[in-house]
Amino acid sequence: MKKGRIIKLIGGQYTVKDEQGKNSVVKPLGVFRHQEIDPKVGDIVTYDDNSIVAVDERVNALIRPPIANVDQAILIHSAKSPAFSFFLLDRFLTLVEHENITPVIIVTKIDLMSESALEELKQTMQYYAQFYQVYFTSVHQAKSLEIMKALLVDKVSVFAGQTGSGKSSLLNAIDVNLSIKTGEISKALGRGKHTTRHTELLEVHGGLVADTPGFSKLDFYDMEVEDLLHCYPDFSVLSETCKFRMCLHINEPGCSVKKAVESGAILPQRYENYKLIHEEIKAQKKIYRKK
Ligand SMILES: Nc1nc2c(ncn2[C@@H]2O[C@H](COP(=O)(O)OP(=O)(O)OP(=O)(O)O)[C@@H](O)[C@H]2O)c(=O)[nH]1
Ligand SMILES: [Mg+2]
Ligand SMILES: [Zn+2]
Repeated sequence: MKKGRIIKLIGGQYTVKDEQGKNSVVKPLGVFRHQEIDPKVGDIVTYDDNSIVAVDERVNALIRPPIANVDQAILIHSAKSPAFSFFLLDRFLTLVEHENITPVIIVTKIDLMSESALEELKQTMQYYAQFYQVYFTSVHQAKSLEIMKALLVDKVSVFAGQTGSGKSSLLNAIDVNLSIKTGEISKALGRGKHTTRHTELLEVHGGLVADTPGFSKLDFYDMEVEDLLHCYPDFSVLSETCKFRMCLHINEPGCSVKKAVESGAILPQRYENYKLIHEEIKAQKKIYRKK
């Protein structure tokens, strides 16, 4: 019996990597189906020459992309084409926080942005840097790629971000042996589809990385409004002094978060995004209940 990690799943065939780095292609035991055990990419498993015989307990498990035991989500946002969006950033952060996975914010393609626009973006991103790791990069900037490399060592990372944001290009720049297919941004956006589609953990600079169309739907169907209480670290530090213990910071009196928005201690646009996401979750629940 051996122990290893599932790194790829295609057509019911699982590729498992052992601690020495040797890959084997195996299938799960037939009884798994009755036991409702469904091995995922990222799972640590016990296996013999033919079969996966046991799956270790998971630390976490994403549904989209279907990956288990993720250490961090690397959120790739392009400075330009597609344009940087704080709304998209806050959506990604909310989803990743909800999964209890550490987010890392990467602003890429900074070579496409004017110096003044980049300076302004960096200013605003300082707000996020109080709570998250934030890095600026471009495939043409070797120094920033070194920082990206250091992030990956010994970790299981999921690269996420909208189509065309430059996820695959960054990975190719970090490791020239990868040669992942990348897309023409205009075409990708026109189709509304990701160039990268299947789920696989790639070995990149001493770590494992899923370059994924992940979180592509970016919806909040798995969430209740109360879940938002744990998704905003900048609000959480203040919410202890809100009048109501379960304050959602919308219309409640004596809300410390709203006070902080007024004073500028909380980024007003982030609070606006929070309210939109709150509304969206509420509306989605109504549709659900009607059914
Ligand atoms: N100028 C510039 N262009 C970049 C950079 N990174 C990526 N691009 C371009 O952006 C386009 C899209 O890049 P991809 O790496 O395919 O984007 P992706 O996030 O993997 O997209 P999907 O797989 O569809 O989700 C390609 O044409 C890249 O050449 C960068 O740092 N600077
Ligand atoms: Mg890609
Ligand atoms: Zn409040």
